[in-house]
Amino acid sequence: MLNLFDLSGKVALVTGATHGLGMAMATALGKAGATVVVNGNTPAKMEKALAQYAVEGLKVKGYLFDVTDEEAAIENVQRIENEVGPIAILINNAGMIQRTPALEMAVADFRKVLDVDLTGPFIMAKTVGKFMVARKAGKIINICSMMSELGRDTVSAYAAAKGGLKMLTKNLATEWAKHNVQVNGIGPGYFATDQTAPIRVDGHPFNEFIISRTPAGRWGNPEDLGGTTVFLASKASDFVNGQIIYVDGGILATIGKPSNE
Ligand code: GCO
Repeated sequence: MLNLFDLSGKVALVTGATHGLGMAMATALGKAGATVVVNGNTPAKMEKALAQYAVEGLKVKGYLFDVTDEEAAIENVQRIENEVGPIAILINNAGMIQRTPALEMAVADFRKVLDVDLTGPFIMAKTVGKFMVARKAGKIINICSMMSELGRDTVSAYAAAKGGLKMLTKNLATEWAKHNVQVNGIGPGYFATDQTAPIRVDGHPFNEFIISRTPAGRWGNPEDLGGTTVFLASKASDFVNGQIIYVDGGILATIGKPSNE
């Protein structure tokens, strides 16, 4: 049974995996046997990341390019296919957030978030998907969010993009299931990463709020995503199509409770 989860001999490309959740998911894939390729767009961060992966005992390869640049994506995906091998697993993880009230949000900033969080995954899925569909095998995992389902003050662009990414996942799953390419999503709840550092500081009302709003009673640790990542990247999920698995300590299962209970 455990062989179903074995990723030995598979090449996995994880975008934005120089830190945070991307790094945790790439590490999980590597520990399940995959040959990991990491995308980033900052040389210094990449150098640091490769050293960090080595500490984990993983020899990963880094490719620097911007996932919103279609030409760069096409060129680098082709290079990875030639230099490392056929990409069997793509995780669209690279993303950004901007926390600004909608009335103050510049349209240019709104477009930028949509570009990185939604158009980037489309470009990468299209570019890698071409190879996967031709080979009749592949796994694409789009990293969604609580904001694929819920709104929150200040994150209009991020929520619009992550809601869109959920539907892009279902649509690509629909188009490519017949080619044996499974497209699914993971929706992380609130995790302790750099992205949430500003709202996680002790005494910040949001920190208390998340802990009480999460039935599990804590922030997620990046390692909490490992099992679901390996599952959706492996043979174990060959008949799972267009699902978003929320790894959220129960946030979406509950309406919450009054703070004095
Ligand atoms: C916020 C958070 C979130 C998380 C995450 C939740 O400001 O509410 O940063 O958006 O990053 O995506 O699932």
